[in-house]
Parts: sequence; structure tokens; C-alpha cells
Amino acid sequence: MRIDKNQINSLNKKALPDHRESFEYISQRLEGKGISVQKLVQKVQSFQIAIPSWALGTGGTRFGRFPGGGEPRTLEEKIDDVGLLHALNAGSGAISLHIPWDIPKDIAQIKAHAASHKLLFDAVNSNTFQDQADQEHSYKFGSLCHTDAQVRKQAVNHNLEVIRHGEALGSKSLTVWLADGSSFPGQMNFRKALQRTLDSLKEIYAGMPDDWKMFIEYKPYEPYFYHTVIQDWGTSHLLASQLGERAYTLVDLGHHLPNTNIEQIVATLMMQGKLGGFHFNDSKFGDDDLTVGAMKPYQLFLIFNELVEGMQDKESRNPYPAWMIDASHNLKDPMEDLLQSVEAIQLAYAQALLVDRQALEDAREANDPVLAQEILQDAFRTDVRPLIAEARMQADAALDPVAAFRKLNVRENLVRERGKKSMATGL
Ligand code: PSV
Ligand code: MN
Ligand code: MN
Repeated sequence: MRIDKNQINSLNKKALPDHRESFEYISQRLEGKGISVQKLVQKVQSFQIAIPSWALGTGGTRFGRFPGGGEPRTLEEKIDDVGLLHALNAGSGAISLHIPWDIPKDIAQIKAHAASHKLLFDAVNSNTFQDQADQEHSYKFGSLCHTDAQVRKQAVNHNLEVIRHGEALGSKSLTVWLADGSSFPGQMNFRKALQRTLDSLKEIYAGMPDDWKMFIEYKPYEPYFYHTVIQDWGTSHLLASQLGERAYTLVDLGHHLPNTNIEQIVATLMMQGKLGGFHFNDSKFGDDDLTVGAMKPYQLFLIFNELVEGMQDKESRNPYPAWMIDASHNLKDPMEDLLQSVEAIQLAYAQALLVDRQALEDAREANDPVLAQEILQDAFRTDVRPLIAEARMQADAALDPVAAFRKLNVRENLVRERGKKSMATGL
């Protein structure tokens, strides 16, 4: 199934009078404060968020998986799904592949297919957290940190192979997430495991093309419950610093213990020029991978407040970060969930752009926490939904993507094409 502009235009036409009214209201309010609404709209339009290939199917819990039907069965179909999302919201212009779940067979054909949907290939992800059927050594006791050099070699080679796939497709970065760790005190030598991980990463880093970046994720626990080799941003930063200029930390929002001040982590990494990218999701307990903004929209805004400040700082050494969603679960339609996630990210970004930075700095200099809070919350409480909708409409996308998804019967069409029992590869 493909969505064409005419379908979107006719849906937009019906919603237009309402939209006009609310867009005019916010435009007047913002222009009155000296904020250029058209500039904001353009910024939102150019903010593209990559969709992970593994989020297009319903995710599982460890107790079961309940696929909803019409899930993509091949890489081509995953690209089709991201193409549908991008047609609806004009904000999901890239796909991130996970190897070996998404090994491209015919590179030229896959590239052409993605181009036909106006999609780019974002970071490629390696997978040394599962054993594959044809693999010689097991990752049961780790991969890049393993005590056995042969296991480490296998994991390094896998990463090098992922880089080759990414290179062929036009990706420019590798994201490494390691499950490596231990579940029982005494099981693993912390220092040696970290050293071996660093040494393995050095080999992978050396195998990256000169214009590639490496993103290193961290996560405090799961699948192991006593220690994780790359447990926190500090450990990731330490590795990235030792590896070199093109290695960075990647912040996955779900990879923090409750109440962690993630916005402070963002600020610190940006100060160091080491924030490479993001995996957006939301959570209440741990790595829940819930829809972005479903639980803590204010935290998301505060994170964007730091991101915007860091990006606007002319002296910042931090490169433009890579934006990606890493959410997937088993209750919602995965595509509707992704539409909601993209919107939540755009809302937080737009609200952060509204913050009066000079006034905030003045309040900080004057040690005035009341005023600082007023300034932040004035931006956070501004309803920027019409602005995001306008950005979409100007880019030929839907004023209301979730409603359009339903009105165009996207899922029903996909079920008809792919069957009720189709199941995407992934976790
Ligand atoms: C691990 O929890 C993670 O966040 C990593 O990014 C993985 O690559 C991804 O989820 C998919 O399992
Ligand atoms: Mn992640
Ligand atoms: Mn995760």
C-alpha cells in the first residue's frame, strides 16, 4: 500500500477550518513575543527522526507476543511501513536497521526502494546479544567482553560485517549496544571485562570508514541483573574518549535508573562534544520502551531544553546528534505508536525552541528559581500542536496522522496484503 498526496489533501481539507483557527491563535501569540512562526515551522520540518526497523512489529514481553496482523515480513516491507509513516507525518525520513534481523540481499534494489519513499538509512545496529543459528560461539557469557578471544573475534567480525552492510546502503554510523554483563557477584572480573570490551571496540573502530561515527549505548541492567559492562553514561563516555574523535555516547531514554537526571547527562555530554545520538522512548519502571511522551512529557521537554541550548551554542564542539526512536511494545498498533512518538518528540522540540534563553540566563544569573521555572513552564505549557500540524501540512503530510492512518484503513490494507499472521523479525 502507498499513500498519495491526493488522499492526504482531501483529509486535510476537512480538518482545515479548525486547524486555521488554532494556528492563527498560536501564531498571533508567538509573533507578539517576537518569535517567527515560519522559522519554527521550518525547524520542525527539518527535524527528521529515524524509525527502527524492529519497532514496526508488535514487540513481545517475556511472557508472550500478540502480533496484530499485517506486520512487515521482509526488509522491503519494513521500508514500506516507514514510507507510510513518512507520507503521513513528513518527519520520519530514515530507517535504522538491525543486523542480522535486516540483512539486505540486493543492495541496489533496497536502496532504490528506500529512495522511492524518500528515505535515508540511519545508523546500523549490531546484535551480539542473541545467538544466531549459524554462529560458532555462544554469547551466553558475553561478546566483546568475553573471556575467550575467539568469541570476542566473532563479535568483532560481526560488527565489521554490519559496517559493510551499512556502507553499501549509505549509512554513516554504527550503534553498539552490548548486553554483556553478569548476574552473580564474583562471576566476572569488572576491570578485565571492561578492558576487553575497550580492546574489542578499538578493532571495530579501526574498521569504520573515515566519515563514520560509532555510537555506544549504555544500560544499567537487563538482561543481566548484577552488573552490566557498559552500565552508565560515564562508562560509555570513557570508552568513547579512549576510542577517538568519532566515537560518541548514545542516550537511550529507557536506559536509566528511576529519577536519573537525564537532562543533566545530556548537558554534560554536549559540553564534552560527545553526545552522538538518542534513542527516544518512555518508561515508568525501566527499559519499558513505551511511546515517547506517554509517561513523562515534562522530562522530555527538559531534555530538549538542554539539547536546544547545546545545539544553539556556537562554541559547542558537539556534532548534530542522530535522532532515533527505540520503542516497541505489545498493545498498540506499532505504526500508530510510532506516529505518536514522532509527534511527542516534535512537540518537545518546538516547545524547547520557545524558551526565552536570554531571560532564562538572566534569571539564573540573578539566582531567581521562581522566574526560571516561570520561563520554562511558559514554554512547556504552550500548546504547539497546531504548529506541528502546520509543519506537516506544508510538507504535504497529514494534519492529523493517527486519524489519517485510521481513515485510510492502513492497517486493514496491510493485513489484506500480508495476512493476519505475519510477524516481523525482532525481539
Ligand atoms: C537495548 O535495550 C536496546 O535499547 C538497544 O538499542 C538494542 O539495539 C535495541 O534495544 C533493540 O533490542
Ligand atoms: Mn536503544
Ligand atoms: Mn533498550
